[in-house]
Amino acid sequence: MSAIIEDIIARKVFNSRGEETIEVDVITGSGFGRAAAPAGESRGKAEVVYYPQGGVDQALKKVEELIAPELVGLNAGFQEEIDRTLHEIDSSRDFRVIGGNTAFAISLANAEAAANSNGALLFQYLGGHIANELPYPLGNTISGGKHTKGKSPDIQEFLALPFGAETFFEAASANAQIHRKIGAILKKKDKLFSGGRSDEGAWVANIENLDAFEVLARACEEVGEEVGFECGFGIDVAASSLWNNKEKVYVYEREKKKRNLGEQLEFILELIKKYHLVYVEDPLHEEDYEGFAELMKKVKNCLICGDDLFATNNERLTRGIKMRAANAVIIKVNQVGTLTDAWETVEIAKRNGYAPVMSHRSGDTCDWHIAHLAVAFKCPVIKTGIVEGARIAKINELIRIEEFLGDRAKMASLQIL
Ligand code: 2PG
Ligand code: MG
Repeated sequence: MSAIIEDIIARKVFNSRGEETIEVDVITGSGFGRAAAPAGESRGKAEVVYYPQGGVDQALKKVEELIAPELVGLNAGFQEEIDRTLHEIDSSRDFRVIGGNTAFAISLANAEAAANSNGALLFQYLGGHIANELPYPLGNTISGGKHTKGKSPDIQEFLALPFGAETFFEAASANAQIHRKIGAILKKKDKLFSGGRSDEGAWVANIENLDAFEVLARACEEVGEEVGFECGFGIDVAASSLWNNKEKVYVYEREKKKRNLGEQLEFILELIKKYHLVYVEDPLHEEDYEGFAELMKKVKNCLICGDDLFATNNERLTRGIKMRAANAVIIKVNQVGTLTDAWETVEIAKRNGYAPVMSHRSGDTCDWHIAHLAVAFKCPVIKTGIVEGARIAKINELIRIEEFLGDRAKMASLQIL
């Protein structure tokens, strides 16, 4: 069995928004791996640059002329070496030369090719035989903010987290039921509701922020009673999208309200208390570490998660840990470019009691790798939607992993709740 890289082929494909993206095949002596890069809409400022100047076309050229000649002949099993080589070829801090999405696709395809060459599944290859914990699915039910066009809530995502489930399948099934129920409630509530859905498959409705909480709370409670376990819920405020740095206020267009730093903190605290939120992502803008730390002092039994705040970057996470700014971190490999970079951030998170939350992007593909990464890295939560093809690709892969593990499969522990 040989894991020596024999060829690397890059092509242009489309993501779920119909945007061009890069897909890479890594071919070894006895294996094969393929990965396509996703794209965010509400991107953090600290994320790497997706593509070199010239976009995907230029990225393909770089793979052919610059990257493939360096990587062919190396052992795909040495992931760190592959990822280090990508950094060396690029030589910038933010992958602007070859593109972070180029690095992402090569890095992930390489890991899969190495697993394949060794006759193992990706999660087993990366996580070993102790990788037997399934993450809880955190699923988007109602969309707002930058993820919609037109009239919708200001908050970007209203998320269900069925943390009482005993199996992944039960949890995913509860999420699907919650999503369906919300559709039915919205149909009654909003006369003009026509079943519209966002990129992530969540409902798009002409309702106020607080209405969305009421609808989600009701659906989670009712489904929780039906399935016999607790279905919690939370939000991704994506507060950097609301932040006006000139005026130093958060602008809630739908609500016709502006909130300064203190008011925003109070607002979030009220929401957590009133609705018993178990998950709050990016409640404050991406540079407000102090605000996050303030919030953390006042909150119990709730995951306070940094997405744009940390951008999967280990230096930003280390700063957050020092300041006690959060207790959870979103992991999006394409925010940093390579698997090794993301893995380092996960390790730092876990060593410091932070829950790593593996996540999709709003523009994604049917690529299923993050399902394997969540299990391999022991992430207690995966955020990857509830319906829509690109989301279902990950959910169904986790169902297969659960089946594959059989009696050894168990749900991850979510100590914070
Ligand atoms: C987020 C993500 C995914 P985007 O903000 O968490 O839901 O959105 O990919 O657009 O950054
Ligand atoms: Mg987010």
